[in-house]
Amino acid sequence: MSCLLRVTSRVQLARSLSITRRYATQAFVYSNEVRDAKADGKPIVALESTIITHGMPYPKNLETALEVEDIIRQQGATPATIAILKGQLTIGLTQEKIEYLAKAKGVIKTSRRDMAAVVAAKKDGATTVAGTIIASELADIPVFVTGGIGGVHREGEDTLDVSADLTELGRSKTLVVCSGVKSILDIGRTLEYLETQGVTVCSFGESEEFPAFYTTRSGYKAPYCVQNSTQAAQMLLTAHRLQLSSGILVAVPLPKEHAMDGDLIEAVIKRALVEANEQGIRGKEVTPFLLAAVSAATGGASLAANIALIKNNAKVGADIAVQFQNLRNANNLENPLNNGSSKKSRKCTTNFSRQFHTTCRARGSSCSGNVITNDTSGDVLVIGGSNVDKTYRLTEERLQKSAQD
Ligand code: PSU
Ligand code: MN
Repeated sequence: MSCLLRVTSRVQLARSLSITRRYATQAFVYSNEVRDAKADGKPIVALESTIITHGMPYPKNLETALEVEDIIRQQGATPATIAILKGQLTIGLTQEKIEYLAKAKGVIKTSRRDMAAVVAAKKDGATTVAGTIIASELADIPVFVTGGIGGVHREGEDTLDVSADLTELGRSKTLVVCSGVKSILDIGRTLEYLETQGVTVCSFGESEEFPAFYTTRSGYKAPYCVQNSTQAAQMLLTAHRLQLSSGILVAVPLPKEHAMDGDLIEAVIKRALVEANEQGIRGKEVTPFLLAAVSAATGGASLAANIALIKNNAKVGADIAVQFQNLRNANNLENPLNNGSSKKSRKCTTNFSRQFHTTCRARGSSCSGNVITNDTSGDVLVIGGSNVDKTYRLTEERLQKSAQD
């Protein structure tokens, strides 16, 4: 005998869920390492790839990318460098793939605007901070480490050159660890814009000042300060509980011994800005041009500082990811109905059926690409059937009794 358990008749919702599933499962692939970490509920740290293709020259870009990944592993987390390879959004790159990117020419710097175009054309794309946040959200990776984020450019009030990193931070649940923004940008306006976008900006450690990448001081106070990884992880957990869906930026000053002379950097940047203007550099080319010009003018010093700070950030970010995972697990033990945070739900980001059974509280599930998030009705929807076989055994005695009856 077989029967179908029908709990709800919302066929239309079910249909749209299955359509979303078909698209969602095609959106990205994991490396084996990241897939295993996901399955085991281990902390993962996302890493961008524009820093490899557009931020540093070969072979330093390759060495740094691999070292940063190792630092994250040493801290007990799994690195997930993110890029688009021949149109495939890939979460976690093998060493071979990182090597390919580090040497490749013509890889497209991929921000939100570029994502669909690069994927559709099956091209190679290196994800910026904005692009990497999008991928981290899809893959439910809450912590992402980089060197510097984009910002409001100097004279941005005229050019409207404002990095898409800022708006992306404003609409993501990701915590991004960086060393502030380079003073090629207008730091004051960048902080204003982050406030408008609802991004919780925190300095990390003792100082309450927002760092300026090459220098520990920018002249601007960060609105909040987290003194250690635990506090940062608590901030992230709280933001998730509040379902803010706006990001957190943790700004870690570069190690003091690598800090550069602020006046020297300022002079170099002023010259680079004039050059960019004279050469008619516009749009997405501006940031890589300025980075390269500063690097060239300061010799190896700025590159060394850049490498030192990203390694330091990797350590801090991995620590935050580990602490966050611990908090999340503890939080679930205390409150098993606290959806979206359980180990089970984390495991299920690409397995729709498991996701469905483990996170079907109606509101605000945080599973990536989660189609349930918008279902606010509170109903539980179960799709599936149940086969029940029954076997009857009749005894001789009983048969005879039936015959007599
Ligand atoms: N700032 C840096 N190093 C970088 C970048 C910015 O100090 O490598 C890269 C990051 O990938 C960032 C992007 O997301 O540049 C911002 O570019 P744009 O300003 O065009 O949004
Ligand atoms: Mn720009």
